[in-house]
Amino acid sequence: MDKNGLKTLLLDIFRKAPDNRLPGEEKRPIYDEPLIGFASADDALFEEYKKPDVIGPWHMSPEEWLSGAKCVVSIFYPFSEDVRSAHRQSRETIAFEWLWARVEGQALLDSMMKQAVQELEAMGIRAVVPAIDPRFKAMQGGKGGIQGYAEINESSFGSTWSERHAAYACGLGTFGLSKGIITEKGMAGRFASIILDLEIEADERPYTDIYEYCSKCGACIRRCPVGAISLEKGKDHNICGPWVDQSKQTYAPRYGCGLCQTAVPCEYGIPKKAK
Ligand code: B12
Ligand code: SF4
Ligand code: SF4
Repeated sequence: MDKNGLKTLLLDIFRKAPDNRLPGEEKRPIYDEPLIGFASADDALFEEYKKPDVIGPWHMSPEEWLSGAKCVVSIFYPFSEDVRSAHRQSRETIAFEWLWARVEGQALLDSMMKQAVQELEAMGIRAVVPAIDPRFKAMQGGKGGIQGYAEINESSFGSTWSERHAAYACGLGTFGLSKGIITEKGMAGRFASIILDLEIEADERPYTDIYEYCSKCGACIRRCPVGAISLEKGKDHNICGPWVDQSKQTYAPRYGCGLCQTAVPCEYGIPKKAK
């Protein structure tokens, strides 16, 4: 299978997914068509991600996820206009459509990734999806599933596989001040990724700086209800994290915030000034 074959397989799964819809009579999708990018499994960036000031030594390399790994595929699923327009109206309360996209939208990504692995394995291609692998762990403020590293303290955030760092490596986009990844289709959406033992040519990274696509316009600072973002320090996970967590008290079984990802110039694309 080549790059186009893999893209077709992922797009077919997406186009046929019956759960790509918000609840209700009307047909309203959660996601629009995805962007797909490729990196080589031995890209030097994956070693750099192990440095404490980038992610940390707990971040696993593609080879650690899958022995004989050859390529990493990152997929950005942009939220539909139905999800975005509802959320754009949100100020301190979060639109139902966004909460649905956060929780049921993630379940949909997991099931599409599971299907992709099954189809690839049926063709003799080995594949791992870190997000649904038991080795996937995340921590917030030093607490959670990652343990046993001397570097961990109360400001440690991260996971054993960061979707945004994979997307950066695959050429899909750069970080913004609010720390989301800005892609050609904007920031409002979710990422998934697959590691494969299939040799596929890496995509070019059309940037050199990690914040290249961010115009530093400051609109996300004004959208954040808890002052977690500043021009000087970017986004403070220690302020954002507890706010996102406490949203469960209001919206259980759902949760979320992401106000910094809509009604901002990078919601839909790469802001003009940065181009
Ligand atoms: C833990 C987590 C959180 C925590 C902590 C956030 C964090 N960034 O770590 C909390 C609870 C705060 C959080 C909040 C949210 N999250 Co969250 N979260 C995650 C999770 C599970 C892991 C993140 C992780 O590993 N971080 C690692 C640390 C190190 O990242 P970092 O500090 O931002 O990295 C900086 C350094 O690496 C630095 N750096 C220094 N040197 C270098 C050198 C190089 C080469 C590079 C590349 C970088 C670099 O640059 C980075 C940016 O400043 C991911 C899913 C996943 N598996 O990736 C989702 C994820 C990041 N979350 C996501 C979302 C959407 C949200 C929310 C909007 C919640 C919601 N849906 O309502 C908010 C808003 C976050 C925001 N403003 O970006 C999306 C982001 C989508 C996007 N467009 O970017 C992800 C990718 C989930 C997904 N599957 O799509 N999240
Ligand atoms: S709103 Fe402006 S400052 Fe914030 S991430 Fe987007 S482009 Fe950057
Ligand atoms: S997710 Fe909400 S709390 Fe966190 S930085 Fe964005 S707007 Fe602020």
